[in-house]
Parts: sequence; structure tokens; C-alpha cells
Amino acid sequence: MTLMEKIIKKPSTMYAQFERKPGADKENTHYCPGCGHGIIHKIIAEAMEELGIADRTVLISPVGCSVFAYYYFDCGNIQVAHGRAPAVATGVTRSNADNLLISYQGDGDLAAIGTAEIIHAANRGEKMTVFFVNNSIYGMTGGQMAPTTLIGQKTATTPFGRNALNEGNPMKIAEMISILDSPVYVARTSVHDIRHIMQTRKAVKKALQAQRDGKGFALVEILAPCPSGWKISPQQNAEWVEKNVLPVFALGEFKDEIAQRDGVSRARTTATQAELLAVLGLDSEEHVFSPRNEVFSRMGILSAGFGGQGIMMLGQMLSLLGMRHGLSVTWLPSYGPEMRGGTANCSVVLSRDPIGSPVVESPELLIAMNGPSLEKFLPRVAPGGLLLYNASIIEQAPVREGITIVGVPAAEMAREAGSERAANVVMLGVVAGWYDSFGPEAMQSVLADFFPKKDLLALNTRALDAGMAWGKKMRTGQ
Ligand SMILES: Cc1ncc(C[n+]2csc(CCOP(=O)(O)OP(=O)(O)O)c2C)c(N)n1
Ligand code: SF4
Ligand SMILES: [Mg+2]
Repeated sequence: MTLMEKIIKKPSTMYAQFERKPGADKENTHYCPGCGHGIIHKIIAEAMEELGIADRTVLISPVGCSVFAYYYFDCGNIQVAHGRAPAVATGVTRSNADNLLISYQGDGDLAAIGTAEIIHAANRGEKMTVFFVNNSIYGMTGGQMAPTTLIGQKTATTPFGRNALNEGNPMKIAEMISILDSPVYVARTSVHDIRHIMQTRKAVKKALQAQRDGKGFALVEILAPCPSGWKISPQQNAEWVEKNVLPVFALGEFKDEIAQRDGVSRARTTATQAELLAVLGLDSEEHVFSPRNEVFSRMGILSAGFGGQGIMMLGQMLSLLGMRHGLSVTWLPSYGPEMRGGTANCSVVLSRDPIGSPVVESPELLIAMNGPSLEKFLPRVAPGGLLLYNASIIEQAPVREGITIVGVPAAEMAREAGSERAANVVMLGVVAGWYDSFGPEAMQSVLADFFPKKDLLALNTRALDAGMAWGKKMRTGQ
């Protein structure tokens, strides 16, 4: 094998074809030419291959340019909310200590929105390896300042250059993490040229090896180029890093206690559902869930509409209502990549039993607040299910066999109650009125939680009452 073949060979821990990647090109990554992420992916994949750990590894991809890391790595993958990789990795490792966790994070992800998560995960010494890709900018969103942006560096949000008095100094994560007691290994490397790539390979492998050997938390901060964000050509990467980045971010191993540590072993606490319910005070018999006296073991609800209609809040209020009735609940928001005017939705599951998945494929109840969401979700309503649609906006009554369809003039009713914005609460009321087992006290307490201000509470109470009366009328015919 020639040196060039060696360099371009994909390790077995990377998919040979990137089938998960949309579009015709399944060979190349989605990264810009000269981006550091691609190099770092390959280094991690090679280390996984060499250590033989891919089948036990769960790689957590962040929000940022590497949000699609799961296109590439042939191991367990989870994509998580911005900054939350260490929190999710904590959940995975605590529930299955045999897994090896990689928390792959950018500087916006780890050092801005996710600062608390990383500090606490490190401080707890969670069994995970963090690869912190510091390219001193928010690459994905078009080049805004990150906590690691250099003094004087021009970004979309620091057009005159970062100023320490305005925006603070570049945050030195590796140094910060290294002073905590729990981490076993903390290093900073770079991938701006071949020599540094080789050093990074060593550090990456060492950190993963430490985890394979059960040693605990390790973090490798990797300085990476983002030529698009830095507004330079890929050819200028190395010079830019040497001149601007290295004087600020020192390379090296800040902590290496791998050899001295015995390793982390945590006992798992288990509890039965009955024990949990007892601890939460939810074991009493009065918590029954039988909407309209039909016993649902699991009721899936989809609430959908456009941004600003309070769709997510409606889902949260329904979830809280479920909790007040002692049910297991999940709430899963989906903002989607749709254009303005499209749909946002959330799925709510109310269940007597523990919930395996928060995904609602066939809702027993669909609340459609605008036309596009009705069109999208109507075919998915479960046979025998209920569709409540916002007849103030959707003029044409939908048609579907085998389900109950009810148009609610939600916006008009909300306007009468004081504001059109309370249309979501009108719908909540209709749900409560239709399914007669959601008690009025629980409804009121949910509203009080969401609207602590008196005048808003009064307005929303009017909207709720109007909705409840409407729902009850639908149910009883009077
Ligand atoms: C909760 C949330 N807030 C903000 C955003 C917008 N956002 C997407 S990527 C990003 C910054 C990512 O920067 P970084 O972690 O440095 O990754 P890079 O793209 O540079 O690799 C932000 C702020 C989001 N998607 N979600
Ligand atoms: S914007 Fe920067 S970090 Fe994102 S893919 Fe392009 S070069 Fe890489
Ligand atoms: Mg970045």
C-alpha cells in the first residue's frame, strides 16, 4: 500500500459509503474543504479500529457542523440537543457501564450553551471521552463569536474584533477541566499540519484507551481549522493557526493520571415502578386515567401548527395534566426544518405504564391548528381517534373515515376570552371537556403553573372554561 493509499483509506469503523448522507455523493463528507472535523473524524475512527472498541462505543454528536457525525461512524450514534452531549452520555454510561462514550463537541456547543454540562460531567468523573473541537468560531451558523474566539478576531458578532472588555477572554477549557479532581486525562492538540495530526492521533488513542480500561473522564481539546468561518483559504490554515491560535492556546498534556487511577465502578440503583410511584406520592388509587371511560393504557397526542400558536406549550400543558393524574408522560418537540408558515409540532404520550418511546406514529388525538399540519398528520390519526382542528383558520372541513372530526373556532373563542393567542388554551379546554376524566382542579393548577401573572391567568381561565364547555357539549350533545 502506498503512503497516499494509506492516507485515504477509510478505517473499518467508518462506513465505506455514507448512506445516511442525503444526496448523490456518498463518498465525501459534508464538511468544507480544509475543515478540521473530517480529519478528526478519521483520527477517532482509526483509534476505535486499533483498540477494537467500535461495537461498544456510542458516539454522541452535537449541534454544530458535526451534527451529522452519525453519517460517518460505524458505531452506536446519538444526536443530541445543543450542549447536552455530556448529559446524554452520562445517562448512557450510568445505564450501561459496558458502553464506551464519546462526547464529540464544538466550542459553541461545549464552551457556550453546554458549559454547565461539561464542567459537571468532568467533576463527576463520568466514564466518557470528550473530543472538544475548538475552531474558535460558530462554524455552522455562519461564523459568530465563540467563547474561544481570539482577541481581535473578527466574526459576524464581533465585526470590529473580539474585545476582552466587551466579550471576555478566550476560554481555556483544557486548563479549566484539568484542575478538577476527577478527570484522568486532559490534553490539547492541533490538526493544522501533519506533525500535529500525529500528536493528536496519540492523544485521541490514549484517551479512548483510558476509557476502555475503565479509568473515567478524559478530554482532548483539538484545535481545528475552520477556513470558511475564518474567511481564509484552506491553504492558509496552517499559517493562521501558527500565528494566531497557538500563541493563545498552549498545546500539551495538562493532566495524565491514567496510570495511577484504579478506575471507576459505580453500583447501579434499581427500583420497581411501584417503589418509584410510592416515592413520588403517586401510588394512590384515585389516580385513574380513563378518558370518556375508555381505558387507554397509552394515549398518543400530536399537537401541530405554526410557530407562535403555542403548540409546544399546549403539549407541555397536556403533559403536566397527565402528571397531575399520576401518569407517565413524555413531551417531544419537533421544530423541524420547515420554512416559515410550515408546521411545528410536538408529541405527547400519556400512559399508565412506563413509556418505551416518545414517538407518536398514530395519534389517538390530533390537534391541528393550521392547514399544513392538518394535511401532514390527518392520515396518521389512529382508527377511532379524534381530530380537533382550528376551524377559525381551516375553512374546509377535512374528511376521513373511521375517526371523529371536530372543528373548533378556537381563535374566535380565544378572542372573546380576551386574546387570540389563547387559542391553544381553548383547545386544551376542549380536550378536557371531551375526555371527562381530567378534573377541573388539575386543569386550574396546570394553568396557574403556566400563567403566574394574575391578568394572564384570568384571561386563560376564560379561554379554558369556554373550551371545556365546548368539549362537554360535543360529548354530551347539550
Ligand atoms: C438550542 C440551540 N441554540 C442555538 C442553536 C443554533 N446553533 C446551531 S450550531 C451553533 C453553534 C455551533 O458552534 P460550534 O459548537 O463551535 O460548532 P462548529 O460548527 O464550529 O463545529 C448554534 C449556536 C441551536 N441549533 N440550538
Ligand atoms: S463552516 Fe467551518 S467547521 Fe463548518 S464545515 Fe465549514 S470549515 Fe468546517
Ligand atoms: Mg466551533
